[in-house]
Amino acid sequence: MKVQKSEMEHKTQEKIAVVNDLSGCGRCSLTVALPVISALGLQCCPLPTAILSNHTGYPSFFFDDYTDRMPEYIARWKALGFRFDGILTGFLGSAAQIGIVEQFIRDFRQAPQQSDGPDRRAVVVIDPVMGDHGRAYSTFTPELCGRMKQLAALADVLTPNVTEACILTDTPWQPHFTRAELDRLLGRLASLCRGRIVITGADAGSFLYNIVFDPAAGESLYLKKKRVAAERSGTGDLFASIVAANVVKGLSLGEAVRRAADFTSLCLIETERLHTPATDGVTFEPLLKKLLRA
Ligand code: PXL
Repeated sequence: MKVQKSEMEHKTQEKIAVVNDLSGCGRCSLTVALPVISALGLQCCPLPTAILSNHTGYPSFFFDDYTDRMPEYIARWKALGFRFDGILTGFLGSAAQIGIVEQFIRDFRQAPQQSDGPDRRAVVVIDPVMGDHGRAYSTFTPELCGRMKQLAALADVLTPNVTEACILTDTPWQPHFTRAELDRLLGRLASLCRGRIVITGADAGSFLYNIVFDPAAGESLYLKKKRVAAERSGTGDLFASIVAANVVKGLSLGEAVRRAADFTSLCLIETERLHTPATDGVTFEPLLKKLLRA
């Protein structure tokens, strides 16, 4: 079939479907992914998993689980033939959602075809959002955490923090892991997922490691970064959004992780300078223009 010129032009801009919650206050999930992915020049298409007044780190929150609404929402996307160059998943509202998201990934794995180009697959980035600092978030039941292992199997890129890496592999959490222990953790994650793995924010004293592991090549890259401030909510969402957008744009995973770490660091410095309360997440808005140039 002949492709219309306007259609071809339209297809030069990449699109990412972001499966994540919408939290009104606290800067996480979609309120981070939308501006950040857009600033990087990609179209960000949200598939909401839950609507919250604010994230679950505040003393109270309104939580509207979107599980029942997702099948119809996705059916409409399917009927209209939407295709994505990338799929990024994050916070899920219920264990039952895992099956819906798995099916979504299977149905939407084929990326838009460029005119006369070969078939392409969407890059699937799974951020297995479950917890931090050794603890699961309050809405994450053991069942949901257990089923997240199934979802992880579909990742081309899996981006757990250390707490999530421990939950996924049934490894007791500890505040510090040696490099040999981190290598073993990566090995256990590789038995869940054949894609590449990025463990974020591993403690290295006054530094942090972001580790990129390619199980197919058996290679790991330890990227060391000065610790500039305490981790806070939303950091992982910022990181995963930048990694996903840059990988979809064709950057190497190592370079995408380096850029995500650099931008997160800059934002954390700004956040400290403004004394932003820990619950209010990462102050990234004044720095978005730097992402435009990246
Ligand atoms: O940033 C992770 C996250 C995402 N979504 C919601 C959260 C959290 C962490 O607390 O509560 C609703």
